Amino acid sequence: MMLLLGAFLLIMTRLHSPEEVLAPPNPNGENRQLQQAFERAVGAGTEYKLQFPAEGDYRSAYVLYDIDGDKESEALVFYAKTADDSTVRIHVLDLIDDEWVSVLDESGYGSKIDSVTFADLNNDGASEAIFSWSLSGTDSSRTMTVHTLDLSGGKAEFKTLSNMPYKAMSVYDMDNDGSKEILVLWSETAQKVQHNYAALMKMTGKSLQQYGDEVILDSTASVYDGVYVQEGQTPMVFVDALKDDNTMFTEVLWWNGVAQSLKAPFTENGTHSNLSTLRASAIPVRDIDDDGRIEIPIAYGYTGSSGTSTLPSRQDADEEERIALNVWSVTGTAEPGVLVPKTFGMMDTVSRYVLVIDSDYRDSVRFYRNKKTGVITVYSATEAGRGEPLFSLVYSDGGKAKSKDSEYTFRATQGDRSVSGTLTSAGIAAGFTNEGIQNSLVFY
Ligand SMILES: [Ca+2]
Ligand SMILES: [Ca+2]
Ligand SMILES: [Ca+2]
Ligand SMILES: [Ca+2]
Repeated sequence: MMLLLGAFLLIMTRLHSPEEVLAPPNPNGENRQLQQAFERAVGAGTEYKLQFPAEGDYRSAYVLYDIDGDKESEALVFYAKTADDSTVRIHVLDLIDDEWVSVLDESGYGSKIDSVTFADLNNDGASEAIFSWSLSGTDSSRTMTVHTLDLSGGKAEFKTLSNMPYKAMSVYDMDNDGSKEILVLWSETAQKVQHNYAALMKMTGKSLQQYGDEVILDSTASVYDGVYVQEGQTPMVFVDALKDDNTMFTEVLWWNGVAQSLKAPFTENGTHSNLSTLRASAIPVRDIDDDGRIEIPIAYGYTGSSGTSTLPSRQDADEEERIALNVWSVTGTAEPGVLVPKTFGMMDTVSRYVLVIDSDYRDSVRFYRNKKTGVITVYSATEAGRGEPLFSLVYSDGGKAKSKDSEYTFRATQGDRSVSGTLTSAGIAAGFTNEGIQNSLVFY
């Protein structure tokens, strides 16, 4: 249990590391020459605006990468002309005899560059470039383009292999053949009904084509919120989908090499709905214990409604809302469509901590938050709802002065954050201990 908690903490912390410092290259030495060569080609600093990819591995307007595999980096510069900032442009510079030389200038496919990815999709030693574009103000509509860049023969050639609207993607070797494919999720609206799809794009020779049939996904996804790869002999891609602000589910996708088709085991074929991974809060999937398998947090006993129980009238000072218990579950290709429970826990998404619950207690406790005070109370579960209070959970952070009369029997801290509470005699009788609760609290 302690090992799991430690790993939990580690993963949670890693997610919130500060973003890389985003800066154009330092105008010294080689980078200064690069900037000068770029400005000789497109004009002085007042005539262009650098454009920075908002996501992904490359966040600078100047992207250096050895595209042709000759052990020397080429440079891509994303910019817009001051006179026409509605289109991002791509400028390519090559290092020839230690001098940066402008070789190409192309119009892009949007007013914003979202991400830049390189992968050798056909295993010929030269990387393909995968760009994501959007139009400012329309976050839901994005375009993915895939390109080859040939710098041999004295004349640069920039080819577009694919140009398609998409909602989420992952570049990964899905069929384990040594080269990467592109897994793309997109939506189509026919007769005012939206359908969501996924397909694998594979490069053979010089062309990029769909590999196998597309699969139909849950049609209620409004936004895909995160893409995660579970590595292994048969990789699986987990895509978190938001139905609305408070409901999330996860599409799981894998390539079945025997059937030569893409599979989405949690979306039912007949109804195009994914109900088995549904939860009442936007809690992302995560490898919580760092064992290489991704856990999906699913609301335990979730009924498909909001997860909030019937409430007393608004005037009631004790107005409390139910918080779901989540079960973090794993899945694999040996038993596609099966979720194996691993850890149970209550996640306070407001104060950002988790109370891990022993699976023996999963049916015997209920969690409620007081809407006024924010205090969470853990009750014994009864037929009607809640029985006796077992213990309380009070969150505080350094920003707020702690009340002087606060009394508690356990307290867990991280820096200036703390969760404290009082264990009742009913809680003790139910088998809880102060130390046990304290050790089950994980901040993220
Ligand atoms: Ca090169
Ligand atoms: Ca290639
Ligand atoms: Ca592959
Ligand atoms: Ca795991």
